Amino acid sequence: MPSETLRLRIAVQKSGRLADRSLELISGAGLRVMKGANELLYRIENQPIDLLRVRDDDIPTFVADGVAELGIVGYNVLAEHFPEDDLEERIVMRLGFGKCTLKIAVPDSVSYEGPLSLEGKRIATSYPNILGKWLKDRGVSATIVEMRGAVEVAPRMKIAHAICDLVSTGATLEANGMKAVDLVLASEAVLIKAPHAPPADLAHVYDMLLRRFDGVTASNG
Ligand code: PRT
Ligand code: ZN
Repeated sequence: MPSETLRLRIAVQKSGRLADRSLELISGAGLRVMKGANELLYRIENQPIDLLRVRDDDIPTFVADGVAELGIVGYNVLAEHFPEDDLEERIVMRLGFGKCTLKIAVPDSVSYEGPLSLEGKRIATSYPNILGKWLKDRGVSATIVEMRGAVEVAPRMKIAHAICDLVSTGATLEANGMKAVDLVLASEAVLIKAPHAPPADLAHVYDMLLRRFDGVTASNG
């Protein structure tokens, strides 16, 4: 049997809001994806590349650890994992899809005069690190209530006074009787890279890939 040749790995979201657009970018770059029996790993037929298909929350760590050389993930997820001054060096390029904003929202009936209105309050979020830093930078002391999902129901359940959650159309906030009152973070999908250079034998594949991703992203406007 021939020995397994070296292959690059790109970590992508297995299913969810970024999954289809990530695959579109990959096929737009001329890579032919073979959806094989292995759900975790899709092979690229015409290049020595594999797609590692995982939960988006695992992508920053897998790429930081070099399990994958590249990854496609929301800037919000990256920023929750690593300190702010450590983000830019991990990002290869912004990809122009998956745009959303992390916002503070309060029930419609509540007045909001700025971050200090949150002093002493309870705020539910899935982004405790980003929110903690945002509050600290503004000198606000509040209790962060960490929730994995369904953050928008927290005020109604009397779990929290306010929430900090991702918003795209705003329909979810509206349906839950809430309004967005402050911006915490603007996000979109980003291409991230491992801290170490790719194996020398794959450097040309890696460089080709980045050039093509750049081309596809630029032509998408
Ligand atoms: O299973 P896995 O862990 O991989 O996925 P996930 O459930 O954690 O994430 P997923 O697939 O929901 O989102 C992946 C990424 O898409 C996020 O990390 C963001 O970078 C990006 N994204 C873009 C969004 C949204 N738009 C968005 N609207 N992620 C979540 N939402 C939520 C929002 O919080 C709200 O609850 O979608 C709901 C609808 O939003 P509205 O404002 O349009 O009503
Ligand atoms: Zn997730």
